[in-house]
Amino acid sequence: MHTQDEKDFFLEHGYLHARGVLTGDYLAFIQSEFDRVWELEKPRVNQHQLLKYRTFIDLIEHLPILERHRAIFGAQVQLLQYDFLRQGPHSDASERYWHRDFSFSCERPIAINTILMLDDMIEERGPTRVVPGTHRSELMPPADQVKVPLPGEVAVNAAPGDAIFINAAIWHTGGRNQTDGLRRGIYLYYGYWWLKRYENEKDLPWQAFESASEERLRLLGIKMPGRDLHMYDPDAH
Ligand SMILES: O=C(O)CCC(=O)C(=O)O
Repeated sequence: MHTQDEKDFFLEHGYLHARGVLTGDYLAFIQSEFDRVWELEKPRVNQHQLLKYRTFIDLIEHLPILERHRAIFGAQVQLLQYDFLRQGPHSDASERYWHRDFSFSCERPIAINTILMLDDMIEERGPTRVVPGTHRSELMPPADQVKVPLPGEVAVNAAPGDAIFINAAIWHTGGRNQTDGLRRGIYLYYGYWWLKRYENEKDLPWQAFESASEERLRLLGIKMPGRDLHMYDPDAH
């Protein structure tokens, strides 16, 4: 969170719409790299594919994303998961599928997702929706209402290059793409360094470690931030 206002909004509501995280030529480049890597790696594109490519290795350290995670996790920030989100034109995806990504709610965020949008999230493209405040509740989305509109839901009409930061415990859903174009996003999921990544597979692509800075090794969960995890300063960066 770049400013105290952003941080206060995020902590209270459980999400933040950050504008212009990618702009201009860099946005156009990431859009075209998305399409190129999708064609090479589809249909499942996660950290085991993305971290082979320089473009997507660099993106995990893009400052408008990383600094907002550092504002919450300090030097303890780690990449937990990394995915492409992609729907073709006139998709048959559900209009709502309420869920939380991490079922552990508490006063402090433990894990935060960045949904980096590459297309215009107008109503017809099925914008991400959240129910503000649900990140603080123990309750899960009601099982009989997972596919219907919920009271208090907010649609985040992000422009290409905007990012939505969500506390991973917030109730949220993607929507159905009813346009003639694609619905593309990149899901960059970060959390505390002492969390495990959410998978059995231990090894990440070797390309991600080549000439890696200390910062990147920390992000990839290899190098411990500081001397050890006892008595660390949670605000150290
Ligand atoms: O596509 C979206 O807008 C959200 C995706 C999502 O909720 C998820 O991958 O957990």
